[in-house]
Amino acid sequence: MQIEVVTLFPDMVRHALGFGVLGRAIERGLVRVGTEDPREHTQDVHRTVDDRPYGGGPGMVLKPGPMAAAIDAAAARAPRGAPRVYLSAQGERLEQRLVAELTAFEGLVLVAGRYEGLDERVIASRIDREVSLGDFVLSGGELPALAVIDAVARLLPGVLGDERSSVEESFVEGLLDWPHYTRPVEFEGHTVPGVLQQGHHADIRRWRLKQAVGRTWRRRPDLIARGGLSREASALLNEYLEEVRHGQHHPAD
Ligand code: 58G
Repeated sequence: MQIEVVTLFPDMVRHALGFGVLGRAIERGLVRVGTEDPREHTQDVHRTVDDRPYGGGPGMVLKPGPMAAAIDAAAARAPRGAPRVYLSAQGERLEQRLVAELTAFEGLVLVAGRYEGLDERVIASRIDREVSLGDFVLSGGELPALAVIDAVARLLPGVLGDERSSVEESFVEGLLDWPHYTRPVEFEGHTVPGVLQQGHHADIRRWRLKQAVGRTWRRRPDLIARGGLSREASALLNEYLEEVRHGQHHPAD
């Protein structure tokens, strides 16, 4: 997949991509990331990219000319059909479903704003979808763009390797993750749950699903309301709630 990022801070984007799973995916050519700086599309001596908002008020707005030219240059390098995505708090929420949807494209053009954002006419003429990480405001769209790149890249074939088996993961889709433990078996007086030490495959699987569904019920009941529960998950939730009633769980579980 080829991803182009329109940003006033290309170094911020490039430097952040050099690490871990994503860094390796880029090294191996599974993901390619390019940048386009709107400042390179200015005509005046001061290389001005922002201006005062019509109607007055605080803050500055990105000038439409340089932004439009940068988006066009980035889109010309991207594979045809690559959606142009503007990262802003006004967008639709990024969820795993949308991440998966984006992996179907051969490329993406991610537009990161600064100041008070894009001139609305650039959004109207050049943006296909507006995407938000959540209800909070950041000083730039670069961090959300990097989040999109990371989330999309780890779904691409070959990027994660066999680090997580998609088979094992699939049965908890729509639920929060279960708790994880590694050695030592005792840490600060707390031991690893016995079922995980004993290694009976079916018991471990049941325990993990029970933890995942119980945790989801406590922390994110909206996910259960939305996705429903399988017969097995629902039975395990009843067991979990019974265990909670008998005080076998920490209040934060
Ligand atoms: C108001 C303020 C309007 C994405 C800033 C537009 C981007 C949050 C998110 C902006 C972002 C999110 C300029 C800086 C967009 C522009 C950018 N803040 N929640 N800020 O995903």
